[in-house]
Amino acid sequence: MSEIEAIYRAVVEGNVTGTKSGVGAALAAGISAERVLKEGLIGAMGEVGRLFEANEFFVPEMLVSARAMQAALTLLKPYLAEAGASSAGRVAIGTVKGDLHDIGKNLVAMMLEGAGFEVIDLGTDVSPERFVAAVQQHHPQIIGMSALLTTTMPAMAATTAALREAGVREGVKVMVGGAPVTEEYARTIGADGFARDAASAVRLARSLAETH
Ligand code: B1M
Repeated sequence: MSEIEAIYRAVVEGNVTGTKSGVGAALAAGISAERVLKEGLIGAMGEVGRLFEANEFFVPEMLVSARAMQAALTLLKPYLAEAGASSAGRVAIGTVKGDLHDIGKNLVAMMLEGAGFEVIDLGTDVSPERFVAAVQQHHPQIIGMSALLTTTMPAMAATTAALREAGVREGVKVMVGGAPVTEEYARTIGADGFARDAASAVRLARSLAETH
């Protein structure tokens, strides 16, 4: 079994120790952090999702796999963080109201930090009011919203509306992402940009900060 296969299997099994040792072995063997992330970790979470849809996995299994993935991300953080100039801008990021998925959001936050952004992580289940309060308190150039459920995506629209109602929308760029979110949806709700993955989120944040 290859190092990547070992990581993939350990994440699907929710084996934290196996995932961590697999990541260590892969890096020691010279496999890039990007490959470990894409083929090993993200690939495995896709399989977990498939097993959940097929009723072979339930919430507890998804949860242990998520823990294994989070542990691996902590190990990968120094390798993924590309060297960037400090203070590229300030981003307040959170998973929208009703949504507890935070792995993708954490990954985006980690890569933004690595690219020199100051990141204010608002956590999960962030209400529109809390996004508004974060803008008023921290004055970020960018608000980042993540949603993983089709049922929580409307909270993105509610948040952009709340930013407008509070009179702070003009002063901040809004970027959105998450598996069910699309470019078209981002346009529909009046967001300034959509990113499909963490690497494109960094590129988008850079261009939004420049035009801010
Ligand atoms: Co949930 N879950 N889950 N889950 N879960 C999904 C999302 C699901 C697709 C599984 C499935 O059915 N195949 C499905 C959603 C269906 C839908 O809405 N269409 C689902 C469901 C149904 C649920 C529950 C409702 C289950 C239940 O209770 N019956 C429940 C909801 C809880 C809630 O939020 N209120 C639930 C719970 C959970 C756990 C808590 C057990 C756990 C989350 C743990 C955690 O996050 N700490 C969990 C998990 C792990 C998943 C899957 C398996 C994996 C998600 C993940 O971490 N992916 C997921 C299936 C799947 O995605 N294939 C699933 C890896 C991560 C790196 O990718 O988050 O997409 P992702 O992030 C990417 C991009 O999307 C993008 O960049 C990231 C990096 O490339 N991105 C951004 C994300 N945010 C961004 C923000 C940006 C830019 C880019 O700018 C700001």
